[in-house]
Amino acid sequence: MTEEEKSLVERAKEYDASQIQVLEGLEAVRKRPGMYIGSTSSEGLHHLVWEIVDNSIDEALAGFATKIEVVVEKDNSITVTDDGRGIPVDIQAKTGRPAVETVFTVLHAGGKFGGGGYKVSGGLHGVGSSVVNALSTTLDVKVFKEGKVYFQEYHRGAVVSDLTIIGETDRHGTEVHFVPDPEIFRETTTFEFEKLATRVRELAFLNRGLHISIEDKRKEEAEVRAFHFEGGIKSYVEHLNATKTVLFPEPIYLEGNQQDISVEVSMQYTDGYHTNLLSFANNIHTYEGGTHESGFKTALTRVINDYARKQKLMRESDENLSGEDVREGLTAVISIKHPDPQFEGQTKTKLGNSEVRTVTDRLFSEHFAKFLMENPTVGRQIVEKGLLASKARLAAKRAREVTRRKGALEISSLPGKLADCSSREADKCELFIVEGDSAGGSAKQGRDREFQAILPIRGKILNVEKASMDKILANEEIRSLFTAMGTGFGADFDVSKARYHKLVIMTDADVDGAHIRTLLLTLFYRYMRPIVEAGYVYIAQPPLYGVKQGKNITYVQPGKQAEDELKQIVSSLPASPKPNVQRYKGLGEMDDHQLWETTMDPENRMMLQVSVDDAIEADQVFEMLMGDRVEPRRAFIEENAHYVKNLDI
Ligand code: TTJ
Repeated sequence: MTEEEKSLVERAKEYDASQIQVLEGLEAVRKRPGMYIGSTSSEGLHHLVWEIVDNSIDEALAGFATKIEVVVEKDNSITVTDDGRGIPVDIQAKTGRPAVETVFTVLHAGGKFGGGGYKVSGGLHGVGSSVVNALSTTLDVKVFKEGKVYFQEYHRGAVVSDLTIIGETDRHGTEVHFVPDPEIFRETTTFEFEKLATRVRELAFLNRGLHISIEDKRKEEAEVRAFHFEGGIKSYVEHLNATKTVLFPEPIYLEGNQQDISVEVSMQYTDGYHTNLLSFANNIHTYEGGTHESGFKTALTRVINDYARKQKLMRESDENLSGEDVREGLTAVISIKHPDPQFEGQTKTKLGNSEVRTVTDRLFSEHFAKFLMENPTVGRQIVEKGLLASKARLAAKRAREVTRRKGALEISSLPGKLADCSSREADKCELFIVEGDSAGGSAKQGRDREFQAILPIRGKILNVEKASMDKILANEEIRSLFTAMGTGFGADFDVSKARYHKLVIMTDADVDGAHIRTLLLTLFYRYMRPIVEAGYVYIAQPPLYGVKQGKNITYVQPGKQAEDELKQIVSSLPASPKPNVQRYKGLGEMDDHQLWETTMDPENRMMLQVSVDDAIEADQVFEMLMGDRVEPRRAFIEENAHYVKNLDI
């Protein structure tokens, strides 16, 4: 019997049966929402937005939508609009219902009407629009299609009214509005604009040419951010490298298609030592990597080694450059789209499809080999960078072995210059890093030896921003610092082993002192980051002036009001004997007693605590302060120094 031959009664029965199934299906979603959206916390709430937006992205990837708008309405509900073909509204033979109704009421019905192409909505989170519907007090959809506006509304997943034509239009597309159900999202139903905006921008990078915007209507004055990157992931790489010095001006970009898999890679080298490799599959950030990433890595290493040997940029006796060597200073974004991606791993963010490895390797290596042939200067630079990294890696390995043999970073052999304290209670202990031997001497004399240790350092330490691992490990001043701290180095770093919970930088109040301070901060940030994050790092504040009258001295701390304070002190003193004002330029101008009284005594001193609020921002801070580029540095210094916050201790 065909559909047409079925009696009306039979059809009605089937329909009732299917409706019962629908309600049972969506009831299951409401009973165990975590099963479908991961959690009912803020994470799960934001998930609803991406579940809907992904459908519009699919329509854009299919080539029909060019513009997507996401709006956070005044009441914390969400509206998503696109200018695609509109969800089909025709009656399906199988259900006897409009297709759009099925999309929102039947579990896993999303993406059925597409036919071919990649569906990001079927990826990692693709549980379907019906799940969003089930978890919303109200969801309404408008379809703009063939001159008409179609409308339907649902409450907690149940149909409120049949699909109706409510007007005429010359638009085409889909608009979905939903109100998350507070009975489900008990923790919060408040959307975070920054969180939404970050992902929206990422989607714009990942889908070249797409116009996507996000608007917050909750504020007095609505905030709109619109994103559109003609360069796609190439723009992404440019964005990631914005504050860095790059080896060649334009990121390499390639795009290819094979076996229904689309592959895009963009990459650019910086003159730094860090690798920044981001990979995506169907717009999902694959934090755990996978076959696309490994295909790219293998190809990169092989192509560079082949090129270096063919161009005789390496000696025949040289070992091949390792993967790590060729990735030093690399910023790369890999984005693949696959009709049936398999996600594996602990957090389901590792791409498993094995054919992707071969396809990525082939497409990337062909393009990259050609690039190297056409850009021999860049090719030579890349190989030289790899060779340096390789040398540094081998030297660091040797240095580590020597260190391990000698036990040089063990507490058993503390550096000779260190004047240690007697207490072993790390949370009470302080290590003062003091510029110059003479100030070091005063500090040793003046300190409270119970809990204060002194490590004098001489002149300017190495700039770790510009040095490789082996150079850093070979530097005497740096080694003694790590040894004194007791935390180990690099991969072995362990903040819980810190022998002091206050690490105080004490330098002169002049330009050289400021430079040494920045060098030390860079070192701590790059190689002892956990102690910065733990709030262990401080900057001592020696006084700027001393006003002496007879045997009494009053000190003026550095700061904006220092000059005013000085005038006030002088005018408040009796005229004779004549007060004598001294400006301290260096720590060496104070004797041990003065140094203790003004700068080291916990009762009187002022110290600045160094905080790293935002690791990424701080990375750029150091890059700017320490990198080669003068312009961003000047601009930055002029604008702020807020990574250091004032604290009375
Ligand atoms: C599928 O193939 C036939 C023509 O319409 C295609 C389609 O479904 N397009 C589509 C769906 N565009 N936009 C959507 C969509 C948009 C939102 C905001 C929410 C949902 C669930 C789908």
